[in-house]
Amino acid sequence: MAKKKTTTTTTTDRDARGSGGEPHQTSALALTTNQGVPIADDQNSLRVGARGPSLLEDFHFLEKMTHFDHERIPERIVHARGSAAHGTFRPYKGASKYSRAAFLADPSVETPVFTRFSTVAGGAGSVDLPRDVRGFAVKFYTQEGNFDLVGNNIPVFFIQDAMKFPDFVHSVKMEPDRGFPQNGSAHDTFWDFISLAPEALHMVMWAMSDRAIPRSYRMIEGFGVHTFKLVDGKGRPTFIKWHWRPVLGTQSVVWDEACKINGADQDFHRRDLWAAIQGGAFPAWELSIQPIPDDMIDDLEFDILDPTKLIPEETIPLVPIGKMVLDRWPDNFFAETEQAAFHPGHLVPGIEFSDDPLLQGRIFSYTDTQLSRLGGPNFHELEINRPKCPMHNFQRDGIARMRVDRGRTSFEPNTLEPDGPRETPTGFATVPQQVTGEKVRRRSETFADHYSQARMFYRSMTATEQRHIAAAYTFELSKVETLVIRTRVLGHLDLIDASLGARVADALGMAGQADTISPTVAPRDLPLSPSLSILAKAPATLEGRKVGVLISDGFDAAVVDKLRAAAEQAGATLETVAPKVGATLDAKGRAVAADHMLGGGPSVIFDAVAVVPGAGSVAVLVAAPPAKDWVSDAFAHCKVIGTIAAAEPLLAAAGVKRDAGVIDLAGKGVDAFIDAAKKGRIWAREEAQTDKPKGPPPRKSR
Ligand code: HDE
Repeated sequence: MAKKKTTTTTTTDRDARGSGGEPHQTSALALTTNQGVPIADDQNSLRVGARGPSLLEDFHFLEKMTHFDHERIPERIVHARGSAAHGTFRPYKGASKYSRAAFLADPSVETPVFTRFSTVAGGAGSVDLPRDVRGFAVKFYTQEGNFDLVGNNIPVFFIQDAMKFPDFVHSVKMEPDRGFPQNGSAHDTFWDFISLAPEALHMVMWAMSDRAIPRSYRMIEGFGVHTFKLVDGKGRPTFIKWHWRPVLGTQSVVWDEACKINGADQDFHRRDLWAAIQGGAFPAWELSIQPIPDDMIDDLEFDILDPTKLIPEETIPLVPIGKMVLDRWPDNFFAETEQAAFHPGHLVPGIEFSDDPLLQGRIFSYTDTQLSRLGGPNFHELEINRPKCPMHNFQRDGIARMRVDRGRTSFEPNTLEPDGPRETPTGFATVPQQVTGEKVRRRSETFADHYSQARMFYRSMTATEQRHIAAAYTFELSKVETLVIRTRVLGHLDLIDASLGARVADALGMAGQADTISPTVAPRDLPLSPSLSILAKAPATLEGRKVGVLISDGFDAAVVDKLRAAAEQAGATLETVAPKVGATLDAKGRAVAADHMLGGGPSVIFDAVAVVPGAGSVAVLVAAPPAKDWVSDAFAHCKVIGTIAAAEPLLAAAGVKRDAGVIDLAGKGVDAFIDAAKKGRIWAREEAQTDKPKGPPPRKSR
């Protein structure tokens, strides 16, 4: 073989190349094996001659590859896909009225938190916007130990007894014989289970609502779901429900948009949270409780231990007790977000469980699952899980023990180490509670009404939200192949609300085919709860939202500058989209870089859009399908659209019809555009495009 010229690597040569042209970088920081041995060559395995077989004695290669082979740990069986951030919680004055928990005592004391948001059904690599419940888990590192509030963005749950959780989860996850769908509930097994377990119907109604396709993790509410018990300094208990409210307001996308976002950016929510935190727009939530007065417990419509029921805010108003701000993205996704172990049983003095049979089952499950996910009983020693207050006990050893326990005693009581860890009389102690009864496997009769709150929820929605719910049922059931499952679900819908049942049956082309279902307890008409509607209480704001502007050669930069200033003034960000990302010429011939190329920045990733092409180049956009989709999607998704005269041919090609949400940006138009965009979507467009509901008229849209 011809002898080749070789380049040698030296320590002073930071970017030298090897004989095959491979890079050999050096720095002041030595790259070592896990045993700390400095490595001279991390590019080549050890072999017999440059072209010969590899040698088993290459301990550096063996160690590196073995570690790599074991990088992944089992993903969470539910809530596998998620994103998290660090932040702080600060209580309001008076937060300690109901609980002696130290982190609620002093408004000047900030408690560090780590908060993870997640979808439920999909795997760790699935998309961010399936129709699904979102997890909302917060770890408070308090001075008295870690308190985990492990909730969801929906205030009720699918089942009433922990015994049914594996069945429920198996039904919603991908079907085992085919491995799909990878996320989402639009398939036979989910609806088969749901249709046979009417306790799920209330939560399914929420899952079919816009709550299940949120605009951003920054814009979801959070709920503890179960009733918990707070205990004050005098040992007096109060039953409560937990609520998180996003400062930016609760907002969702529309279904067609969600589907397209999943294609355009499957990390949409993860990227959004990351960008907000890196950009200094720290998301915040207010924590509230609903304290249930003892003398009201028996008068409420439902059993407070039933996790499929909520207590309307109109019945028991929210009491705000503090605020959480997320201001730091984790340094390492695996070490922090992936290894975080939340647990509803991580409680601190002043917070206790109720006897909700779903909550009671969770207390077992969350530790158990970490044993296989994180490898053993020492997962509390991982940095993300470690309490930030002192921690001492006599638990010892086990796989991956990191702490070196010193001394002779690993038990108490003892005389050998009188200053070792001992009980604290004021520490966590369960408030005494009288419990008597037969040992039985029996569901309480007070849990038996599965329809009334589903009806209340549906009827408390605006007409727009009702339309979305009906469309979601129709879509999901259209994917169910087994006819008897469809007709059974239609039967349940008839019981919840006859107009909803008729609307879905009609949209499926199955009018008159609903099963007749005999409920254990007949549904009642409860007072409506307008606070359940997202749209009815949506704030008029663009804060934290995104405006997209479509430009092309010859565009008027002054209009874009004005739009950007107005959007930023309103707390939003503005991004431009152009046929070529590197350079678009403005009207003065200056080259401007865009934020996205047309095919990579569809209008679905923006909350409001403006179409500001150059007059001489609009024809290029008219001829480009992605440009037409950009505009027609924005119109179909009911977004406010700012336009200029030069945009007319594109608007016409995209089928845009003039309405209150199509705003001319000339003159004072930019302000009018921002004002309209703050109010949200133009739902009248959608109303004009869809069927009219049957039965009693729904509540008015705002
Ligand atoms: Fe969970 N749940 N769950 N869950 N859950 C898990 O724990 C479980 C329930 C929730 O970001 C698992 O560490 C049972 C209700 C969130 O890491 C597992 C039951 C609510 C997260 C588990 C429930 C939740 C989980 C999987 C019925 C809202 C993600 C991995 C008895 C109040 C936390 C893990 C994170 C995760 C069990 C029902 C919320 C298997 C048995 C109700 C937000 O332990």
